[in-house]
Amino acid sequence: MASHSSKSSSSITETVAAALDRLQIELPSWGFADTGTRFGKFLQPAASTIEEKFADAGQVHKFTGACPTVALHVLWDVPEGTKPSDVTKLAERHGVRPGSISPNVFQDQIYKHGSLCNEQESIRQHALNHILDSVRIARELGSRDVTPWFADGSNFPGTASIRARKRWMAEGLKRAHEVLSPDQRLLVEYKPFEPAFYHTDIADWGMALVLARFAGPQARVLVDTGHHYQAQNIEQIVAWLLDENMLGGFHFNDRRFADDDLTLGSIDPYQVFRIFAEIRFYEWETGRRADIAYMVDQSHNLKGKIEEMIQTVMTAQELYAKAALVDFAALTKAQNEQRLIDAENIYKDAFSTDVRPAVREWRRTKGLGENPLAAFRESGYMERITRDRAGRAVAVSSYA
Ligand code: RM4
Ligand code: MN
Ligand code: MN
Repeated sequence: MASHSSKSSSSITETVAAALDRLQIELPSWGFADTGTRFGKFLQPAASTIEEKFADAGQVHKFTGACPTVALHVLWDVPEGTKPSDVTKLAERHGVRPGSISPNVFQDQIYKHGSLCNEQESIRQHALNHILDSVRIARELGSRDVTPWFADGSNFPGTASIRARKRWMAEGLKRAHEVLSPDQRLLVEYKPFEPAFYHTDIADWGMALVLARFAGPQARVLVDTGHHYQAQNIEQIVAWLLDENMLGGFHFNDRRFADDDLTLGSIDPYQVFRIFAEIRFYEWETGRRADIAYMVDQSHNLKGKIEEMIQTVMTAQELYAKAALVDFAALTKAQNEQRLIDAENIYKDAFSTDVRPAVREWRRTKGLGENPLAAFRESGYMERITRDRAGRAVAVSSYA
């Protein structure tokens, strides 16, 4: 039986290099800002302006070579009056580009009872206008994906019409889709609970799928790995969305409970591997490249922010490299012949392979340091921003 375990180390190096050449991971601007839990924030020399966010994200890209774009939140990063060309120039100065654009329809006081699903027509319209503005801003920034996330929902049974709200959400997303340019996409994110605890208007991937289909052909589903209940089989959702050609992208993070936004692969690296393996299997079988935006949605107040992002990217690269080693021809054969142990072991063999030498080799060929974390630590950047950012008044009232 041909499996990767029979592969020579040179063919592992080649397979891993080809895989890593294709893996680009978008960083969230808010991952570099001081954020916290609902109980408080522990501050560090984090980024407080969009320029500092680009600068810090630029460091992650510089040392990993895998993160050329930065996801932006309109309200936090591109407030009214900002010239998109200025944002693009700032990003360029730090070696990155603006990436996906998130509208913010959850922070303003008027959204207490929801945004696109609000009972009040005027508030629905206000939210829609902001989303339409966000699509325009994205276009002007050269960003492809618009990624709304909705806090909409209710806290108590009987207090909201679930069906009316579903239709309002569907209409709103359709209107947003109408203003997309042909190369833009609308990615619909779901989350089972929080801040609403009785019902959330887009609670799971099925609802997001229905809404994305209704919105139009350029809408897809966004899977935030933390936005599921315990024990949910996320790779099955990924496989279904791939098969329906409806998987638009990921917000990567790990979780113990839900939406914990812990470091990718810190709790369950095998799950991340299984997600990547489903994607590779789909690509192997169809000969098509899955058009997926890989984004990180994490923000830490305990670990150093830049180091944590570098750690995340290194973990993603290793797990993606392992998934690239799955021998799908052998796997398919084992599945067809119902050799369960052999099939499962093909996964396990790939997962157990130490890909770090191959990843280091890939970095060498790209002119990168073998160990991005060590290279960043040696660069003196942290010491510099710690000095530069010390003592300034921190009056961050928003989340990021
Ligand atoms: C949500 C969701 C969104 C993110 C906000 C800040 O839980 O994950 O993607 O933009 O948090
Ligand atoms: Mn998210
Ligand atoms: Mn989240």
